[in-house]
Amino acid sequence: MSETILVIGANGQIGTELVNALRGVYGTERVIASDINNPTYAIRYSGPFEFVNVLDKDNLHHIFQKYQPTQVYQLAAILSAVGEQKPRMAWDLNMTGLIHVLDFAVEFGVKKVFWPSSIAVFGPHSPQYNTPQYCVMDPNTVYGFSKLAGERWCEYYNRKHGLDVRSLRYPGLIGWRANPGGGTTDYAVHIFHEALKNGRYESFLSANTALPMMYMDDAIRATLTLMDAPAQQICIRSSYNLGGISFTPAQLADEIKKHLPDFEISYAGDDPRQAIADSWPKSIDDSQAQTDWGWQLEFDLPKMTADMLENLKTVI
Ligand code: AKB
Repeated sequence: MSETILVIGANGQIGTELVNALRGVYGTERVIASDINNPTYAIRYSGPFEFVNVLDKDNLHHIFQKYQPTQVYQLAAILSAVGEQKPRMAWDLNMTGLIHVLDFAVEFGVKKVFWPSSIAVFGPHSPQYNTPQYCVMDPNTVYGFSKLAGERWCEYYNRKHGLDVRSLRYPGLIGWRANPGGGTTDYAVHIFHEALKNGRYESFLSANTALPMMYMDDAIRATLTLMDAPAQQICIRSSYNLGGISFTPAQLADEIKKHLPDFEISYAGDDPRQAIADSWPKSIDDSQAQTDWGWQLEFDLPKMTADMLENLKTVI
């Protein structure tokens, strides 16, 4: 049976790349991109698009009825930094949006659902280094605790309704095709744009703030590999830790300087995103993903930096 895949929140940083990757695998017409906003250029001209507001049950129900999707990727969310400015809105979108999708997935017999979680589910009392899959979790951002609650809902729907829902705790994601929108890890994308355009960057995080990050190619491959794995291999139905590469703004700047020797970095200080970053892990243990469905990272810091600069300079 051929797949019909609905991607909700397709305009975002992950959606833009995922829609095109899925269209490469399943065929353009089989992947319905959807978003509350006008489609981005990359999405508009590459295949079918629908306007969808995940908070509007009638609108969402109509889309499920129209396409009868076999797989759904629910990516619509408000990220950590914007979430602190709009806490109620972040909670509503991140939580109610997910529950609407899980409900309709059960009603329409969707075969598989993907939902992204984040390293933001961890908090100040979680172990900071090599953070394990299971440990103390006391996220103190609305984004973080909406993701943690969302993980619980995913596991609950799997247990109560047999829904095949799968999820990853993404680290900060770095890609050249789409910009991030409102996260704490966004500096690691902006720095590349500014390095190429202006030769300098003022980081909103301090020089030694280590965070787990991942190149988008690895993140998309992880997502497709998880979704392709046989159901019996998916032992975790909340969300899998995904480690990536851990580095600080200073270390990233040093790596960029190997390609652009005149690049300069400075540090703004006094930014509310610093407190968020300080509450998150510095590195993540993703051994469970390696064991269960064969996860292997491909891009380390030098490889990612070289690839990012080479591709970004062709589009900016
Ligand atoms: C953010 O910074 O909010 C996101 C994330 C780590 O989930 N990139």
